[in-house]
Amino acid sequence: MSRVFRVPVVPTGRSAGQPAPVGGPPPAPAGNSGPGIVAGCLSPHPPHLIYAENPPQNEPRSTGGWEVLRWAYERLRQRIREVHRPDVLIVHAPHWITMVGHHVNCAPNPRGVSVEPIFPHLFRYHYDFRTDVELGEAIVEEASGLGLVTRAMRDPRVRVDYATIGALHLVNPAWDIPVVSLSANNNPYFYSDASLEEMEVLGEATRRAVEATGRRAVLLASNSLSHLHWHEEPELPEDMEREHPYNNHQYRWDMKLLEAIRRGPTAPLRGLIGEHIEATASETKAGSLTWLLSAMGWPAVPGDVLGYGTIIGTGNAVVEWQPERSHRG
Ligand code: 2X7
Ligand code: FE2
Repeated sequence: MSRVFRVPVVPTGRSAGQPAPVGGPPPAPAGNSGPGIVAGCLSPHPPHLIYAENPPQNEPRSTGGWEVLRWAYERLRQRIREVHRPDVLIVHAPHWITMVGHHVNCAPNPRGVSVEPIFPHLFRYHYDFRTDVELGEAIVEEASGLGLVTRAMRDPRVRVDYATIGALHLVNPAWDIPVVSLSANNNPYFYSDASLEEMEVLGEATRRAVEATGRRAVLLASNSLSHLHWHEEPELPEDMEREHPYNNHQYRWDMKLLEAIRRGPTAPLRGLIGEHIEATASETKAGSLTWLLSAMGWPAVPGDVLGYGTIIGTGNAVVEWQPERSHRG
């Protein structure tokens, strides 16, 4: 990744020449009721999923579609409500693009209409939610301390992007859990030698902030997997006869990544995520998944793949990791 827009990463107590702080120490065990990062979820946001659900907040109406992915989200919602019971959802989303550094939404009550620019006929969503400002500010402070260019975004007029809204709605349509949302620094899309190193540091900063504020947090990486999609849409967008992987190459690579996730531990994913990005133009290039796994300390656990499906040809999986499992043995 280019260093044009960032200061050198100098973690607390280390000099610039020393290795980055990522990967360790492992996160404190969350236990069943204590604070910490209690789960991390790959939670893709294609607007089709919300369109298919017909929630009252979204203007367009559908006849359904993409059920297998939506059922996966249904199970994830149940776990979040009944098992994880977080104080806060922290989401990193690829369509809140910031050209300089990482921004954290610290507006206390974002309200407005989020519109998907390519699929406005599917997604015009009225949102109104609460931000955990104290935690947002703590992330800004920790990330800045680790050398990342980071800003608190406090302007309530800034429209919240559909990748943030999409993931948050799909895991918690009641919107009764406070939120912290993080932008995607756009560097990886401009520089072909993109590295995900900076996202590892942002993950570390997120974990430190969660621990410093004593929150019980669920993290959401709002990313699709393989990311080539059709240029033409069926007349009925939810016509499932037309839905299938973009090609077998994209599909096989998604399966390769998901098989490694299911096998666990997460450490081998560090390299594999990069290979998958090269092979499939994966949306994980925006760094959300690397941020998530780094925040959890690359736990030695398998991920639970709750479902996989394609959306207009792109690959999408709902996956949950419970980092505390690595401490249970
Ligand atoms: O943002 C998206 C996406 N990630 C995948 C598919 C279709 C639309 O939007
Ligand atoms: Fe996307």
